[in-house]
Amino acid sequence: ETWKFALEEIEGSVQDQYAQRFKELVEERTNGDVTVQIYPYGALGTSAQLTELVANGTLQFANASPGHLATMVPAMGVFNLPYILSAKDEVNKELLTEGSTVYDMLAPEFEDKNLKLLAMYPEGEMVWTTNKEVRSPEDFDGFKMRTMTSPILTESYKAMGADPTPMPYGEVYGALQLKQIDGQVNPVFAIEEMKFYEVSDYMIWAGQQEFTTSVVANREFYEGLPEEQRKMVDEVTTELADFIFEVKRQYAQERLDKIKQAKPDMPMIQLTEEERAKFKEAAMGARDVYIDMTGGEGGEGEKVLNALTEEIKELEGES
Ligand code: 6CS
Repeated sequence: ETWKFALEEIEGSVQDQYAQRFKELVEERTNGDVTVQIYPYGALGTSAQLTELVANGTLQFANASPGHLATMVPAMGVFNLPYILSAKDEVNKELLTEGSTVYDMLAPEFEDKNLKLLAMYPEGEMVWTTNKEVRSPEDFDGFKMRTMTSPILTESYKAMGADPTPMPYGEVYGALQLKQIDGQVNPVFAIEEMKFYEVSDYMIWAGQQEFTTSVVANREFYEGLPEEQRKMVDEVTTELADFIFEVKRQYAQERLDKIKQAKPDMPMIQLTEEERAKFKEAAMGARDVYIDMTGGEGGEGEKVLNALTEEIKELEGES
């Protein structure tokens, strides 16, 4: 039996590391009854298309990042809100790998779409790469910022003053090169492996948020697995939480060093607390848009947003 697992990222990426380890563990524990076939980004389609291929059963597993997923599971758009997650890495790790907002409130939202949410994990802090120095929402005026395709991201960047341009991952390098966009935002490892730094002039740390992803399975497939295999899949995804967290930490450092080596003169700008505060304040408007998009006041999205905010506070208190 072959289980097909599609990635939104290329070989060597964080998602690839996760899937490779998943493959190893699954094949080991099923004594060769199951083979996991991994499809790196580009082989099958855009992120949104991969999620559809899992939902319709063509694929058994895929990464589905909230940045592209929120059209299908709108409540997941909460992870696209700027400055929503904690500044503490360990807090985000716990929130994503075992938090009740994710697994009790958000996971059921996948089921109607014939998807099963297996795991979430962080991939690294998002950094802007731009063709100009951006230090305030005013600097974003007329600035074409590429975003992932979830509508709440478009709204978030509008709120922060930019002119958002959603497009699939595979088109970003070309769009930067042809100057169809002025910048894009992604974790450092991705900026390195997709070579976005080659066609950008600045890297800017706005302290905005961690890139998050989810791993989904086809729900019927998952529920139809023999009990023993279903448990094994759950155990493997639980075990991978620590592994992938280490990978993402290591990649953030190593890949930044690589960029510095390849382009030593590229300005790397850390926005000050004051500068960040302006973006944070501007981005708050996107929270209302998120609520509107997910059932309005008292609706599902508002509950998720409140629960997530509460949970982060609690976890920050403990850490
Ligand atoms: O920017 C994007 O579209 C993509 N970025 C990463 C780091 N992973 C997958 C996602 O599709």
